[in-house]
Parts: sequence; C-alpha cells; structure tokens
Amino acid sequence: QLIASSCETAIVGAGVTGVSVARFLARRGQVFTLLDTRADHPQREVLEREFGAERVQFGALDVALLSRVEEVVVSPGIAMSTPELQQARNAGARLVGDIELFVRYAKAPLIAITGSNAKSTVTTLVGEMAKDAGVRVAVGGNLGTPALDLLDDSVELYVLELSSFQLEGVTKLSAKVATVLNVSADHMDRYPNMPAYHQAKLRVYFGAEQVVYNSQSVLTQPPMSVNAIPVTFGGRPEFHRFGATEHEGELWLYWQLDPLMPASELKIKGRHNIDNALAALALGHSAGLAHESMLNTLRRFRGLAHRCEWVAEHDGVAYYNDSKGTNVGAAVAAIEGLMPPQGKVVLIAGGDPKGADFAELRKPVERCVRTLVLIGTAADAMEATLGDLADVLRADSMEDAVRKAAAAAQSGDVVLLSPACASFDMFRNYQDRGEQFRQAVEGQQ
Ligand code: UMA
Ligand code: ADP
Repeated sequence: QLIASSCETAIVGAGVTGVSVARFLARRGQVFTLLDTRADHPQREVLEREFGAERVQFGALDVALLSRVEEVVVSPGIAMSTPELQQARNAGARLVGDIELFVRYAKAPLIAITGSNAKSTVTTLVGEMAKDAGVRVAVGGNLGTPALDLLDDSVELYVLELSSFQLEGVTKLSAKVATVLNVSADHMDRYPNMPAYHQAKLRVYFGAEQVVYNSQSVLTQPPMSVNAIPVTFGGRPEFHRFGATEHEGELWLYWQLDPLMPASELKIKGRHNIDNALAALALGHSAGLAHESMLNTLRRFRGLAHRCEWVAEHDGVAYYNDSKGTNVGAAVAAIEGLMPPQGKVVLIAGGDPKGADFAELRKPVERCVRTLVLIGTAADAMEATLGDLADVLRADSMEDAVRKAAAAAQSGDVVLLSPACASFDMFRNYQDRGEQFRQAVEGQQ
C-alpha cells in the first residue's frame, strides 16, 4: 500500500538501462520502483542495497503497480508488447524508454544514429571527428554508456547510437541530425514482420532538423512527413551527397564534385567501410564540422574490435574477427568486403539465429566461400539453406571451429568469423566469442 501511494514511475528491467534510469530519478529526488522479471537476477542484493529493498521488485511483473503509475520506463530488452505492459497502458500508464527521458533533459544538440549495421562504427567515428574538431562531445546509447549517464550541462554535442528497441520508446526525438544507415532483417524474434522493424527504425527521423540517408537504399529514406533538407551518402558523387568514384586512377571519397581523399588512405577495410566513412562525413558536415578536420580523423581511425578486425596471418591465410556480425546483412557485407583477390573465404558462422532467414547469404556464399564451419543452434538451418553451395563442417567449440577452418583454408584464403547470429547460445556475448576466436587463432601458431 505504501509503495502504491508513493510510486510515480515504474522502471521495467534492471539491466544497464534500468539502473541508469533509477539513478537518474534518484538524483532528481523522484519516487520510483525498479522491476525485473528475473527472480534470480544476478545483482539482486546489490540493487536492493543501492536503491532500498522497498524500491526493487523481482519476478513476475506486478500489473497492479504498473497500472497505477503515471509512466513506465521500459528497458530495450523487454518488448513493449509484453501483456503486463499493455495492460498498464490500457489502464492509463505512459510507456516510454530511457531515450524519451534523455530528450526531455538534454540541452545540447543530438546526432542520432540507427541502422541494422554499422551503428557502432559510425557513432564512434562521428564522436572522434567532433572531439578532434574541439567540440565537447558525449558518445553512447546502445553503444557503451547509457544515454542518461551522458547528461551534463558542459556537453556541447551528443552522439547517440540508437537501436530499434530504444526508438520504439521515444515519441519525438527532435535530433539536430538523424540517420538510418541501412536496413536489413534483424531481431525477427521481436518483430512480427520487416515493415514493423523498419517503422521502428524510421522513428529516428521524427522532428529532425537535418536528415542523412543512404542514396542506395530506399528503406533508409525519411518518411514524407519529415520536413528536413537531406544530405545523402553512398553511390556516385552528386549534389548534396558524399559519394565515391574514380579519380587519378583510384577510388576517392567526394563531397558533391570535390574530391576529398583516396579511399586507400582509410585504415578501416572493405567496401562497407567506405560507406561508413561517407556516412560519418555526411553526419559531421550536417552538424557543422570542418571537412579538413574530419578527413584527418578518417586517416587515423582504426575501427573497433570485433568488426572485420585483422587478427593474424599464418601460412598465407589471414584471420579476421567479425564477431559483431550478428545478423545476415552484416555477414554479407563482411564476406564481400574481405573476399581476397586470389583466394576464397572460409567462413565460421552460426549461433542464436534470432528468427533469421539465411537465404540472403546464398549469393555471397556461392561467390566467395570455400568452406562453411558451422557452430551453435543455427547450424542445422544454415546447412539446410547453404549446404549445396560450399563444403560444410560442424564444430562444437570455437577452438574446434578454428582448427577445422585452418585445415580447410588454402594459401591466399581468408578465415572469417562472421556468425550472422547472436552469441548467447555458446558464449557470454559477442566480445567473448571474438576473444575465443582470437585465442584459438593465436594458439594455432
Ligand atoms: N531481461 C529480462 N527481464 C527484465 C529485463 C531484462 O529477462 O525484466 C533480459 C532481456 O530480455 C535481455 C537482458 O535482460 O536479454 C538485457 O535487457 P535490458 O533491457 O536490461 O538491457 P540493458 O542491460 O539495459 O542493455 C541495453 C541494450 N540491450 C538490449 O537492447 C538488449 C544494450 O545494447 C545497450 O548497450 C544498453 O541498453 C545501454 O543503452 C546491447 C544490445 O545487444 C549491446 N543491443 C541490441 C543490438 O545492438 O542488436 C539492440
Ligand atoms: P552495429 O552497432 O550496428 O552492430 P557495428 O559498427 O558494430 O554496427 O558493425 C557490426 C557489423 O556490421 C560489422 O562487424 C560488419 O560485419 C557489419 N557492417 C559494418 N558496416 C556495414 C555496412 N555499412 N553495411 C552492412 N554491414 C556492415
């Protein structure tokens, strides 16, 4: 009864997001209850100590409590369609995510970045560009620090990576610059169909002052209702576009008709990373960063770990860790981007499929892959869809997979871990999967 009468906000999910929301509300002296469906939450006691046992609840969601509060802040790992949340909504509670709170309190402009792939790379790159240009920038969201932990009056620019789950919980983001980098199927275990996932992504554009989208993908275009001047990226150079084309015998990055720098000066490799560099330039340009400064950042940027990351070379075979390739679109980009000129790709793939359809891997596997080494829950489905296109081996650990891949590879080949799946069936997370790959590769010597 005591909780019922004093509770104004409920926070659902006691993960990184939920805890950041709880701390934010606690700092503001607001009353809240933090709920998590996991009765055996690993940090149950720590959280009870930090917020007070009466402020936290574990186990089945308390619908009566959720229905009484004004606002329920829902963590991205919990679907808005969860019946208890829908009951609360029907009873009058507003369902929002942490980004809605961020928008209410952030004073500096926001660059908002979403897409099925390349979000972390582009977000980090834009953050580096802003820093190098002398701007006091705060970078986070789905990547790294949760959004509310970034709030600070001294910040001059926020750069947020946003997932479709986070975008579902914000009504009007009102970013200074917003982008959808690319759209391909992901999280099909959380969405009824592609249009529903696509609509969630497009929410990034709501209220945006300026928009950036991929000229090669209609799905990244803002809805007609968004009234903002676009800058595009990808494809050949054009008016209001960062593109790429031949110049002085090699591929160059361009702004409109101005050549900026040769793509060969980028340290991040693969065709997809040229798009990522162009996207970062378009975002920085729209936020007012000087071109020369951004180009210097691009020349220096080495990319993030676990994204098409070079690990080693043994016996003429290069090993790449793309453990962050957690969906089909990412694996397609990695296979095509790292296909060696003289050899083929030995691909280690599989894991938790998240409801994916692997058919889009058929073309790149047929063209580029010598042997598939399959791991995890998705192995059967992948073999059924792709088994007629390349040799197939099965492995039951990362070490086993690397040993079999090394034996199958020929000089000039690339061994690539790009699983097209989440990692949780066999590993703690994608970092753990990538580290196990690295250790197994280094153990081969
Ligand atoms: N969970 C429960 N019961 C609950 C609450 C959560 O079982 O009551 C489970 C969820 O089903 C999920 C896990 O706990 O498996 C974590 O969920 P969460 O919402 O508490 O997640 P956070 O720890 O807050 O982390 C989230 C993002 N995670 C997800 O969206 C699943 C993190 O992105 C993000 O870094 C963090 O907020 C800070 O903003 C991770 C991610 O995998 C890296 N994101 C997905 C992706 O990139 O594909 C979207
Ligand atoms: P996200 O944060 O969206 O997961 P990352 O920058 O972490 O994006 O990259 C994840 C994976 O996506 C990479 O490891 C690579 O396989 C793939 N990828 C990177 N850039 C692109 C792109 N422009 N288009 C398609 N896939 C890409």
